[in-house]
Amino acid sequence: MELWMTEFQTQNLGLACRIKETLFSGQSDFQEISVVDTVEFGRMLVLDGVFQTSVFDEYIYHEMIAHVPLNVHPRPVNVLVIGGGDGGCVREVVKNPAVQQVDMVEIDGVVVEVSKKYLPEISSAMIDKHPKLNLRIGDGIKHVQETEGQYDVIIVDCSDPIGPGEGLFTAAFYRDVYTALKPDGLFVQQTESPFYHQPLIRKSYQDVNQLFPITRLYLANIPLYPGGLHCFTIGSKKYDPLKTDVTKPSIQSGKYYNPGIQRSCFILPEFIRELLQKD
Ligand code: SPM
Repeated sequence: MELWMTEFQTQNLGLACRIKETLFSGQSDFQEISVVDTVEFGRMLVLDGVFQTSVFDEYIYHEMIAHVPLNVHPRPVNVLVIGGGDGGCVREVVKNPAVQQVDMVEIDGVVVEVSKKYLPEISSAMIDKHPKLNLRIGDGIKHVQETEGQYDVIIVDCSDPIGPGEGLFTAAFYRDVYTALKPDGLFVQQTESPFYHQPLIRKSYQDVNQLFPITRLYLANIPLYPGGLHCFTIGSKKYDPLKTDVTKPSIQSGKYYNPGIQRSCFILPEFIRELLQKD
């Protein structure tokens, strides 16, 4: 019998994947967690029914959420990652030669353990206990509330704005992120699909724009996520992503990311530009 798993990306649209095997299925204190082996995407992490990351295309999301902001900042020495329990984001962050310490605060320890066991390619920095990585199981919202002027770059690698991810899309959270950054710091957050999450994108862009002198949105093509095009929003106190020197030798290419993409990912289609400009 064929087994399929469908993520309902909206009430009227789903992405269905044929499953070879369910490797893990369980409930943590925060959410329902599964790891399934799929025909098209390989092994995949699913939280509360939402496809989070797959071995097939994870490099796109993780390279883009890590390297774009790290290369906007000229000296990203101290970095905080909120969420990112699968470990893909910190795997990329530790590659940046300027980075000395990455604090990662993930609320769900079960996601970390399950990812280490079933997704070793993604979670390698956590498995290897990379010397730059300081991993804490805890509440990222509380962590930024208690932190002042400490980080060059903060990366919010969160799930959807429901369940444990909900508080990470609020103006109050962005205020605490602002305070936790150094005077020239910047932050990035994944902000979902420009086709199916327009109110969320506009609200988070406006909230960030109220606080940070520079707000920019950039894009990446990610087959696993709704519509295949995904948004990331940057709030920056000093450095403008549109002025990054993409010829500097520290910018290294990945499997998706390269210096040209560092520049071109900020070029937005007209409907997204209009969405961000609306009152
Ligand atoms: N480290 C990878 C975590 C990925 N987090 C972002 C996932 C966004 C998926 N959004 C899908 C929206 C459909 N409801």
